Amino acid sequence: MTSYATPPISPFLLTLDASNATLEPQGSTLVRRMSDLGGLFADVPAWERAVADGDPIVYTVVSSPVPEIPRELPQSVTTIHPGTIGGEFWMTKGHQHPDPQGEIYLGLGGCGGLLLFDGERTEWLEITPGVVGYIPPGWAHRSVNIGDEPYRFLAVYPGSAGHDYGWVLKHGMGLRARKSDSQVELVPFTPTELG
Ligand code: M6P
Ligand code: ZN
Repeated sequence: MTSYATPPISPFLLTLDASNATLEPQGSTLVRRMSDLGGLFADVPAWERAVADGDPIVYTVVSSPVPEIPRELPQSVTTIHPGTIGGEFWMTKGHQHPDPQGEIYLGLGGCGGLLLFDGERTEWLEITPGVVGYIPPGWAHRSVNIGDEPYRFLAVYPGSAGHDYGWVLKHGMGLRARKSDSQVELVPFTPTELG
């Protein structure tokens, strides 16, 4: 048998209820409210009004019990609720992996966009139930709900990958996803938005 510095967890079955976004067994749950998304939407006054007006839950991330440590392969189900701020679709904070590793997203419900940015190039992939989006190493990633119902997806990623949110605040994500006549309009970040 291989010997490890940190012993892997034991094999187990994970039951996924896609319509309710529950996992059994279930680990931790992360709740992100509008106030957690400071500095991310272009329309700051509209974001401030939303925070003052009930500070709604924008998305939740339910994780399996697999820990975020090297060699493990954690999974989570994210649910982004529908909405816009100043015309920009509700979205995740977005992050870069400090340890450049790939990740996959499997659409479970609703309709979403996967925005990818490597510092120079941007990609926009639309994710519907049954579709897998592949995030290659080195690409920061953000998910966007572009529909009128909750957008849910399963993420599977290496436990050593980590989450660098400062990278996105500094570099942006290349594009913003806006609602325009029930369509998605992708608009570039302006240079003045970036610190
Ligand atoms: C997916 C995965 C998670 C991530 C979550 C929310 O479930 O990529 O690792 O935490 O989306 O995204 P963020 O961390 O950018 O808020
Ligand atoms: Zn990631």
